[in-house]
Amino acid sequence: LAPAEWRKQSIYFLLTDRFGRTDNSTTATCNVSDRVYCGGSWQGIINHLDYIQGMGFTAVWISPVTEQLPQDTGDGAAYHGYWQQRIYELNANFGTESDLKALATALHDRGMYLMLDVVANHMGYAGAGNTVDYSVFDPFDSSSYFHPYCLISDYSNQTNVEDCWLGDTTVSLPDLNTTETAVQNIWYNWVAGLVANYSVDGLRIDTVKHVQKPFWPGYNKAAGVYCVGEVLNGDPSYTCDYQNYLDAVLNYPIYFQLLYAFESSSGSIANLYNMINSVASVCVDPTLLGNFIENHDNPRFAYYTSDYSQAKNVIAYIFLADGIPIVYAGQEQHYSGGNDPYNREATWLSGYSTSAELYTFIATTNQIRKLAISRDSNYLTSRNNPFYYDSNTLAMRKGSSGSQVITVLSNLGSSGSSYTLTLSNTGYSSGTSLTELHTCTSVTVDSSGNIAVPMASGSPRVLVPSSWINGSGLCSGS
Ligand code: ABC
Ligand code: CA
Repeated sequence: LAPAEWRKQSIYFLLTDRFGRTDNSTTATCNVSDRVYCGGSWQGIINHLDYIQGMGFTAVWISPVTEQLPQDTGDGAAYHGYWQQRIYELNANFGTESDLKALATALHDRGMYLMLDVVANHMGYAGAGNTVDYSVFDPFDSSSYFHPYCLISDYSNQTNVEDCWLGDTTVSLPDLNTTETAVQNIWYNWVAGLVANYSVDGLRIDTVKHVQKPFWPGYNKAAGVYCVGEVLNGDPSYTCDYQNYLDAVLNYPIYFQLLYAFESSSGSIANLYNMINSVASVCVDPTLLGNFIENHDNPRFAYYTSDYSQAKNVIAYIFLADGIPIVYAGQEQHYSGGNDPYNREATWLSGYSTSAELYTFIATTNQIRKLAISRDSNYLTSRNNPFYYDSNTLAMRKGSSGSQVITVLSNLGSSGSSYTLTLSNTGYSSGTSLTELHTCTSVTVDSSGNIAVPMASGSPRVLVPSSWINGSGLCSGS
């Protein structure tokens, strides 16, 4: 699937080992601190696609599928999939080739898409870097395919970041020499084959900043589908540059400022406001970036704050700003695990509750986004405009002039008071009727072009033209 088609999708990200089991158990133990396989599988994902689709997601990004180092190491087992050894074989813990193909088919039958997580930077080895037996790798079975061993020691030195190895002395991540034509040809052929064989619609690419930039255009082209790269850095000038080499990157610059702005009522909205403008001016196309507030590498949002209103505000942001929304499995259940491995709780232990507060909030927010997409053909490519902020509030509007979605966010939390926020520069002409979709109240644009938005309990507000309600399924507009 091409980048332009991915713009309208919303993505549910899961670790295959932690989402669903073939036996449908909701009680099977999964002690995250053990860092071992918990029994999730590709068939288990198929079993729970209603749960994912019930929130309105149209795509599923699953963790890497290749065969991993088999040991249980001092750093745990390779249940996450980032320690590959044999790239032409599948990880049998998750099922068979036919199971993975069945997942792609099951998704496609629902009009949904499959995104695979792939790693080109490294392999994985149970042992220190100077003890690696290269013959365990297929096909990279000799040291000549790799950079000489050195652990990354200086993240401010790009050569060190690209040529030295991730991992530690317990599990090494032998670093492929991605400047070698032999390595490039293997990866380009491999990724083309993977996409074709498993009917893959998009890729999430791991450790992009650890690979020389010129490697990526050929890889993206060989894949032939939308590629979103992981560049774990909060500086937009560093991270956005990779969009000159790949279709997109994960929106880490926004991630950090969104977290800092909404984790407490004293967070800086100004810094988020400035970052929205920086990313918009520095990235080639902010509408193709992957927006998120949680993943398997960082503490969950609820680890920082247990407040539901703050959680809803960050969700509203990732769905209604520029970019493609990504929710990490368990976020909808308000899971609160901290750093790796505690942020990798099994989703099945929630019982897959579809009445959970954030589950239904995500479903509604996805519905709002789909409404805007259907009513405004320029919605997805238009640029989000943050037009107002104060110390606790951010207002932004996105879409064609005259039919923009206005999103008002607050970091006050559930104990926030009720008040009326007067917004000017809304882009709407006087007399227009707008409907706030969470309260189903309507407001009329006054003679100066202002609107009075009823705020309460730190909840986000989303306003659209009242003329959109009929047939929307929102606010009794069946
Ligand atoms: C394992 C254990 C852990 C243990 C660790 C030592 O070993 O599970 O408990 O603590 C995989 C597994 C992990 C595993 C690692 C290492 O491999 O999932 O469980 O940890 O063996 C990707 C994936 C990630 C994956 C890998 C490796 C890469 O999403 O799941 O991990 O295939 C770096 C990489 C990034 C990587 C991330 C985990 O580490 O760049 O690709 N993620 C700074 C650096 C970043 C760095 C980050 C975290 O620290 O700049 O490059 O990410 O170490 C901002 C700055 C940022 C800064 C942050 C902290 O602050 O702008 O630059 O990031 O303000
Ligand atoms: Ca590298």
